[in-house]
Amino acid sequence: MDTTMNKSELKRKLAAACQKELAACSKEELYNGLLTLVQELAKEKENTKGKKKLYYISAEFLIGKLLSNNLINLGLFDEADTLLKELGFSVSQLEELEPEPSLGNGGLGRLAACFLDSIATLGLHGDGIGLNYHLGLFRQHFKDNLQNEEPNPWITTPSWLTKTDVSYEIPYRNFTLTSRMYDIEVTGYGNRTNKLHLFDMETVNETLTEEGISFDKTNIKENLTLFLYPDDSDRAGQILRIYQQYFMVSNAARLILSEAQTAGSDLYDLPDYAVIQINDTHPTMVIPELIRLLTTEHGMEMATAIEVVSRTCAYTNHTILAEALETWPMDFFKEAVPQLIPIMEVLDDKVRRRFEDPSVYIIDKEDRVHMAHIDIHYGFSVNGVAALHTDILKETELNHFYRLYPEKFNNKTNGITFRRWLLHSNPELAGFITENIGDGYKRDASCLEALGAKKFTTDMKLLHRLLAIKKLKKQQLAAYLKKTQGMELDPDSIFDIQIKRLHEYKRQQLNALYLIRKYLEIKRGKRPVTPITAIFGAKAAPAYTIAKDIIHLLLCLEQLTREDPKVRPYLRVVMVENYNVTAAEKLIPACDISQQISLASKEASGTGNMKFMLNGAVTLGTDDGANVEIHELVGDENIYIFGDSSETVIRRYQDVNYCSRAYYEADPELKEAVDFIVSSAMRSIGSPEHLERLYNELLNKDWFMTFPDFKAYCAAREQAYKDYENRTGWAQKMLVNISKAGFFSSDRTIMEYNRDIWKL
Ligand code: 26Q
Repeated sequence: MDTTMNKSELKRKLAAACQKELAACSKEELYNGLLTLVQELAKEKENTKGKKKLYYISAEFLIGKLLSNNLINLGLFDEADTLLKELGFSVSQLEELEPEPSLGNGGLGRLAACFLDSIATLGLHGDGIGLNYHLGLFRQHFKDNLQNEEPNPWITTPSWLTKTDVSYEIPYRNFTLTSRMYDIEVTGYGNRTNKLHLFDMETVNETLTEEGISFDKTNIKENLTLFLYPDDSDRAGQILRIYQQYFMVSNAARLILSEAQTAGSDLYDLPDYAVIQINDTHPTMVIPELIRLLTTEHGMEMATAIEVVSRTCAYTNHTILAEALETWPMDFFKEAVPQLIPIMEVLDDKVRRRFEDPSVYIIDKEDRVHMAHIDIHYGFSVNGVAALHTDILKETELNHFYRLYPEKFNNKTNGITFRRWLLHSNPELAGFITENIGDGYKRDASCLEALGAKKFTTDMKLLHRLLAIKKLKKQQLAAYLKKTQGMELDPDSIFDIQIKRLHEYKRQQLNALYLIRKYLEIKRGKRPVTPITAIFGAKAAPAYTIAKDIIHLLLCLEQLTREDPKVRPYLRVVMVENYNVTAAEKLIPACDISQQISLASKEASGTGNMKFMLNGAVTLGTDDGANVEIHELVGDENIYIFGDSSETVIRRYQDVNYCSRAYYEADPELKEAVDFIVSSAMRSIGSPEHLERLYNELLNKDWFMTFPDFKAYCAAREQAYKDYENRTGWAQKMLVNISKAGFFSSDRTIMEYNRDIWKL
């Protein structure tokens, strides 16, 4: 994009925002001034065009730091950076002062953030609606090779939040809460500005945290928006979730109805003025809440209200994991939001009258409410987030619904914003691409395809430049980790990276078993040609015991490889502390091999896989989620796919005959690696309790089937390392991956949502 302001104008405006001569400003003053200026410029571009408006409701928006991103989108980054450098600073130095808003857990929240960027970039009229958690996802701290959780505040002054005059009274069974809406400007790349509306209570008592991240979950009146997803392993936590969700959707419903009326709607024509995308089931209560408001406050007939709402709401499913599907006991609603119960009963009743199959009822015989069922019956669209995922929904998980409403089901393969995940995180690679194919790809990602032309893939000079950029990004990462975590990494080693939430289905434990095997091989004298650095980043849910045991295993392996002088030069295992969006921005550009090794059928899509591909990493993965589509695009030569297919896995679950111990007994190499978890070497540095629990879990359960894939995984990983030795051959694979990444731009995803669902 062309620059939108020259340096002297920027200088003048920044000085005005700082209210001071720039040369006399401290780093903090410059940061504050730049934030104020960016907010002003963003506001000037607010989007009010179009009759119909999209509302993307989500319990999570994992937006990450905003300064660089906003400067890029406003076309000011280069000028601002040059100006700051003249003053002895840089944008990235200033951004170190910005706390990261960690208002999400992982993929679902980050996807919502990428979508907001693309919606604004495409000039679509649409806002995000969520909650203003005061403490984001916990800050992770390692001690004694274990994870500890600490509060993670992010709201400082100044902040990107602007207080608005919008406020509502939100009714609960025993009390009413007064809300307040805060806005964050969402800048589009060279386009208009939309908004992220975050609802908060008028007053939150931040002193309520106790030891670590524990707090009084029953004091809802004072701490409703204190924490993102408080631990819901107990009843109090689960009910607090219902209170939070209702707060989000009741505010959203009131805002949407009021904006539609202001735009001229009589509410009978609401679908002409509003479309609501429900991001997983967390905002599902918006459906009964809208129906309730339309019937009780706007005089609409029940049947009409149901019809109007059904034509306004669309639902996205992000998971097929049974434990993540929300079904809540009716008692929870009775306790928190009894006003919704009559509505939900009517909705359930209508279903029962139309269909005989109890598996599609909203309220089951145990009096539990199936949130997804509300969305499917009373929304007009149901989408999965990758082709394989949508197929599994249609054929297996939601098959009963698919038979009732085939026309509602559609696929929208996820995407990522190239502004953050290429232009911001890897300006060197962006520059390289521009030099070779021009900068059309910044607006139209499909232009990247041109990089796959033979004249590029066979140009040795160009391939060496690509390798040099990768090396530079590895050096930058090494410097960053040295500075922030005191780690010493070898940029000449292979950077093999797995960064994502810690979950058994994502199988960090499979990666660990390979590393144990490699460690033992090296001990026996068989050394890799190029040293290997295996990097992890992952947070485990505070109450997820086995996930924490896996973190313990990884940290023990880190200590083992760090302290063993015979192994250290050839194999390092490192675990980055407090993995978050900011860390991802540094890690992804430096990656050689991207680990995407979930059990086939379990990862709905994955989006890290796309970020790595765009940055020239080669994927080592299962045919799962969007890996399937990456595989199809780059071909067998440019990806390492291994392991049982989703069909095999689904069948094995149906047959209920998986026995991990049989695999263990049959494969001496697997047995050796598994036994090492409880070896004296590990016990001497780790906690026997954690190690034994993990060992027993794998031997007696291994619910996510790591053992059947072990052999194939080791073979594929060895093949990747072998191919890496042919450096230009490897660079060709990198280039093909980059050239095929255009499909995974969230601009493409959002165009499809708009074409098929929103129709703005
Ligand atoms: C549910 C009930 C009770 C408590 C918590 C939850 C809960 C919270 C968060 C359930 C799910 C989530 C988050 C899910 C998520 O991040 N899913 C990921 O979504 C990505 C974007 O579509 C996909 O790429 C990933 O494959 C999927 O795992």
